[in-house]
Amino acid sequence: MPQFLGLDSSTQSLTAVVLDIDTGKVVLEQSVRFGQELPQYRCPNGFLENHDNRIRHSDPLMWAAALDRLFAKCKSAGMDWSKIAGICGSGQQHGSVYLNDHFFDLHLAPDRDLAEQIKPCLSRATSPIWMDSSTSAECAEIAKAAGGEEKVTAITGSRPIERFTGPQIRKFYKENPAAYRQTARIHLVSSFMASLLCGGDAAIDPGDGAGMNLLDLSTLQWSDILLAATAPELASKLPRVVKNGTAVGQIADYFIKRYGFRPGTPIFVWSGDNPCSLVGMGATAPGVAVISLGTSDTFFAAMPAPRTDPQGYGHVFGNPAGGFMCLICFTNGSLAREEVMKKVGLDYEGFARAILEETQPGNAGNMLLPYFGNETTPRLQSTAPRLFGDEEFKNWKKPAAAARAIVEAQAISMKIHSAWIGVTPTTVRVTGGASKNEGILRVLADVFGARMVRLSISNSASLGAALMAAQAVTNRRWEDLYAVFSAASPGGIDPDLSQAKIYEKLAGEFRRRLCECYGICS
Ligand code: XUL
Repeated sequence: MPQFLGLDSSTQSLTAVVLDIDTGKVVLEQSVRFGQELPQYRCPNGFLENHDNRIRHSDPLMWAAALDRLFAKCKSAGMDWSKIAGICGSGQQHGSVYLNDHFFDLHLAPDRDLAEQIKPCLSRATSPIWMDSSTSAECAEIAKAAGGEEKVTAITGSRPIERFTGPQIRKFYKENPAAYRQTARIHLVSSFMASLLCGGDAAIDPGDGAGMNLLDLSTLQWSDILLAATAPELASKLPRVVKNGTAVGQIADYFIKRYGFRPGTPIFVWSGDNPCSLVGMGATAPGVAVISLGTSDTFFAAMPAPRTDPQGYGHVFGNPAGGFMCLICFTNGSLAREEVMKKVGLDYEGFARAILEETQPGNAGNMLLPYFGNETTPRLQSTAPRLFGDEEFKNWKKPAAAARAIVEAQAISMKIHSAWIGVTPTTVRVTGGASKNEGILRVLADVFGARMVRLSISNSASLGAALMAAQAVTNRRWEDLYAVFSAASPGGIDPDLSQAKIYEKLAGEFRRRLCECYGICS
């Protein structure tokens, strides 16, 4: 039976998922946790400590060492790697690896560890990752050189963003021009890991490539304007961009000899963790959105055309199944819900009851702006939410109304700030801790006018990557793969469409308050 391997090189771990698509079974799920299992790299939480908390770098050799450790660990637990018929992977987005020209001449010896052999190829010892926020100056310089933030958004799908790769590359060039000159190749985490697997230079896909502020969404190739605005001679240092499903090489001899992979096993172009999660969550067709309710809430969905957020909050990446996807992050997610629960003394059950039994849509005119801290969407600085309504509510004396108010505000904000994608979802696949809460799902269903279904997939990025390998080899339809591996749990929640008018009015009110309180007027 052919099996497919999906890897996920995330901030804190490297995970493998193996699928057998004939039996419909996940035959392996295994991780290496960097902090615990590779402590010698001094990245207890996936990154190196730094006194400046805007700087977040990791050790790329740790990612290479994790590949060795993961393959060895699974092999000694009985995994037969020769059964794998295709490999794809997912990487934490935006992080970058800087390599000199030895990298183009890799001959990996099976009797020496991978990390030790990659070390001489690095032109920069560390890799900035997505948690780094130290490039505000470079973002401003890139915007200026490229013709303004709006222009950068229109070309690349995102305004210049601190954690994105282009601004990070510019900072490296400015701080260490000699090392920049010695850099022959700059890889993303995804394309670096794919390169290791094929022992050569792998391409980048439009999913992860779009997280660099360098890719032109209209051509899916590097933008000359952004290359010139970022750093000199950058074009020659970047890998090529290829469509998802393209084989970027075959498994290197190193892995065949050391772990027993089958010669000729294709490696397909990797992507970023968010595009891979879109696949893992079975949401690559427009009309299906995903809402992940976590510490931050995220909304992502497929888009047929590369529209961009006119307000510049959201991002557009390539969709591994073709077309595009949006990613919109709402910083005040579970932390804000939990703050409200703490303030009014409700647990998650009481919270659901308050919404379902003790209050009505529209909350009798009580509403709040849910910003306990700074927010990404809309971009604003705040230290406390703003409450509007009767005096008791404004003094946190109405627990049930407070519970409904935070959830209505978050749902309305997601609806308003995702409208630019131009696709109205009919189904939303909801995941993350708070998705268990019936009350929250009821409000989301009514605000979006869409059916909410729950998914309990924990490794959606590695699952997505494995599905991408399976699809590339077998050409099966995505829907058929999703029906087996990304099926929703029973018991979805249908919207009560009679509430649409109430929520339309609330959306108007929410916008008005955003304008009044924070000067964000749309
Ligand atoms: C997306 C982002 C994160 C990383 C996490 O823009 O920065 O989701 O991809 O791995």
